[in-house]
Amino acid sequence: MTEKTLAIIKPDAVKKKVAGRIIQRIEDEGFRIARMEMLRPARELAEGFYAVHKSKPFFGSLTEFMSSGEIVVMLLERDDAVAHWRAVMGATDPALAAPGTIRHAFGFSIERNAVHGSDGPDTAAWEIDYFFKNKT
Ligand code: IDP
Ligand code: MG
Repeated sequence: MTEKTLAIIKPDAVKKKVAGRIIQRIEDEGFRIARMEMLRPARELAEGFYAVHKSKPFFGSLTEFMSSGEIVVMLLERDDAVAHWRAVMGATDPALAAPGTIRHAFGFSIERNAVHGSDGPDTAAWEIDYFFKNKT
């Protein structure tokens, strides 16, 4: 069944100019890019997005990083989109991500790991709303 997920190309990957290669990979994996926007998120936007991690020691650094430059936010559609995109991204820590995954290829550190993906269909619905609701 067609499912939706939210993907983000993080500021490290945009700065490295690998956004195009990541988008190509997304298309090669059979996703339809239903929405796409490039923006530089304000600190508060990044904090709201990662509110679930508010109590983590890396929250301050993570939200500072996410608002440090442009990101590309995408609404992706595919069969099994959530799990498939997480498999293509690889493990959170690029050092542990399998060869062939985006984080293995382009991630710099556990924080600057090139891409985001929703961790479940409910999270995906919330995250898609967070970026795309009330926008035409
Ligand atoms: P995920 O992105 O693979 O779902 P999460 O645990 O949800 O990983 O963490 C969200 C983001 O927070 C990660 O993608 C990464 O950028 C950052 N992060 C996670 N764990 C750490 C850490 O231990 N140190 C620094 N940053 C982290
Ligand atoms: Mg997560």
